[in-house]
Amino acid sequence: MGILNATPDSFSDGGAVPENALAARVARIIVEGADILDIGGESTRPGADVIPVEEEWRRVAPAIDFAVAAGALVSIDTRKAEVARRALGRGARLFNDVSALTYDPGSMAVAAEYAAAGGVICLMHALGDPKTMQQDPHYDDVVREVRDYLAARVAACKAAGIPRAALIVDPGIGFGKMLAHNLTLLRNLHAFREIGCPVLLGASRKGFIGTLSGEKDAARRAPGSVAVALHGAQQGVDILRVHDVRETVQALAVDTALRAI
Ligand code: HH2
Repeated sequence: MGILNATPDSFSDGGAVPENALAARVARIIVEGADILDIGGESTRPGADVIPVEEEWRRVAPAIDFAVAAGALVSIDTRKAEVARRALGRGARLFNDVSALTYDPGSMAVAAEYAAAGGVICLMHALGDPKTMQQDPHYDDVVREVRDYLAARVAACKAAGIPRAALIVDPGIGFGKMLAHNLTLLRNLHAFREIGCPVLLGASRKGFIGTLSGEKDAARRAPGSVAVALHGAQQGVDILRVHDVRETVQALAVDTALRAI
């Protein structure tokens, strides 16, 4: 899964996102080998502010159109039911919600629409919301608590008529987790397979890679991100959410060949 941030601050000029730059980014992620394009218009970085629906939609709509036209499987990374519903109407087939459908009361109904259209929903664990989540998060047993939470969200979806086959689970690396929590989750990814849904891992360029490596610039964390991606793949993760698609695809090809019996 290649990440496309349709946020003005992810472009160097800091202004409106130029459409030709957006189209080029979409094309590059596909050419580099991503099977899924994850398009987001609202940053969920620690401390980030919420933006209105219309602003988020204005940011993501052109990227969705480019990606659908290019034949990509499009994922919409949003916590807002209305943005997800519009994206479905424009051809997105994966609803990636970092709040596991808890942020917006309308999200469960939209998730059911995705499932009915043959789409899928990614349920991610987060402790608290992005504004406050890194303020001293506490767990007694992080693996058990995250796994139980995701299993409960899968059960809630099933109760709403969404089949397990339409669900993906994600431990939510960096969302209300300190370094030790992230490392414990990464060492125990197999625990999430017990839920019975495909597992998605989003660790690319995240803060813990900076902490471990000393690299303060997130854009220069590809090597550490690839290391985590390989580790995830070896632990049976089904989908890797990454910024550095070409580097990850190449590393996975070599790693897969080395491990073939
Ligand atoms: N992480 C981010 C956003 N969406 N979705 C899933 N399923 N899993 C993740 O780990 C995940 C996610 C982080 O978002 P942000 O901090 O805005 O940066 P970026 O989108 O560049 O990764």
